[in-house]
Amino acid sequence: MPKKLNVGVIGCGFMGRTHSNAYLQVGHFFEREHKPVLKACCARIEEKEKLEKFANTWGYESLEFDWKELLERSDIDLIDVCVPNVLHHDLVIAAAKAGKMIVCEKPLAMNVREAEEMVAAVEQAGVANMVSFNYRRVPAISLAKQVIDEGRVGRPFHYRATYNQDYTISADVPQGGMALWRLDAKVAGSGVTGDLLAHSIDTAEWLNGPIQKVVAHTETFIKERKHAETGKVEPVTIDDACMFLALFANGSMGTFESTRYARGRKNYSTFEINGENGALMFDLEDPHILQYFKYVDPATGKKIEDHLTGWQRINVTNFEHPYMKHWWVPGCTIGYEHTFINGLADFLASLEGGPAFHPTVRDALHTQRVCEAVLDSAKRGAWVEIPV
Ligand code: SOE
Repeated sequence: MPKKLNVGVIGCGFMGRTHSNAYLQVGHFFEREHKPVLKACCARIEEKEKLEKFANTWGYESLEFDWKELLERSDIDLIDVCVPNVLHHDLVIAAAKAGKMIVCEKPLAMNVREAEEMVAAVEQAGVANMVSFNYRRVPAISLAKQVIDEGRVGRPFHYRATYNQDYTISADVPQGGMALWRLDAKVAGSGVTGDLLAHSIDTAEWLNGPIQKVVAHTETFIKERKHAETGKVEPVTIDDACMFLALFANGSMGTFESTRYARGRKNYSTFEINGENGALMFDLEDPHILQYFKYVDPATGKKIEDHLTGWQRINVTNFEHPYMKHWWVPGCTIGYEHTFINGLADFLASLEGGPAFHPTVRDALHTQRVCEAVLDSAKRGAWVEIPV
């Protein structure tokens, strides 16, 4: 008998859509005891029309306009927080106190102080939780983790990440409001550091272990923009672009770059790791490919590079690749929305006695510490250590 998992989603924007789709699809592709039910969606009364349309599109059973009432409902098992960052803290803490399981969009919080309070509340309540760093569940990135754990990269020397987009180049793009709250520091907390580099940091620490210290520089190219809500031209206080150097606990060196001013780049997230035994390279604009350079045979420890050795482009669509046996046949690719479905499938498996789910709020707290250290370093122009 399937076990119903009654979901209440707060927010009806881009992330509300990706998560709703995951709840609807997961049972079609992964065998799990839990069957998510789209019980309720919630948004402010000002968004009534939008929420009604959202509820109809995805088939929600009910609508709420006050999140406190949603949390009081005994027929809701899991609260999914898909609203702008400034609201994460209060919603997650209240959901934990109400004993609900929690799914929260990234970044976890506006800052480390908030994130610490959220982790304390969630851990005190002992509720299952997940933070949506969805890119860990790109099969090629999961394969990179497997290849590293198999020792095929060996001692890492360098880690290089970029996360570039181009949608804020025009000075006419306003800040604030429904679609562009990511440009408003009061709502987003920070710019590319919290929005994009948080993804790169989550992936980097998952693959290459904790970052110990950073030195950063940020830039705000367009200093004033019209605010969509006030109609006034206001100073822009987010970081439009950020670059930082990092030292990992394993002794390797990292470089990270992110901007929303990389003309031509839409969602260009890459990483490369160079180790003693091999190297890996990934590019989200070519998401089903993992590139691998093999220098040493891990079975014998002997050098195998010869005159025919080059980078292998692994088409990560075979049944033996992470997640792929749940999808189509080899060669048929999956995309962005599937990363949320794969993540949810792992989360449900963890409720059913499977491996513990990551990233949790505690994992996301560490990412938040790195983000805050990056912003602090950019302000002070100095190296900043990250507390463990
Ligand atoms: C920003 O444009 C954004 O939507 C991020 O907020 C998401 O986390 C990222 O995955 C895609 O880009």
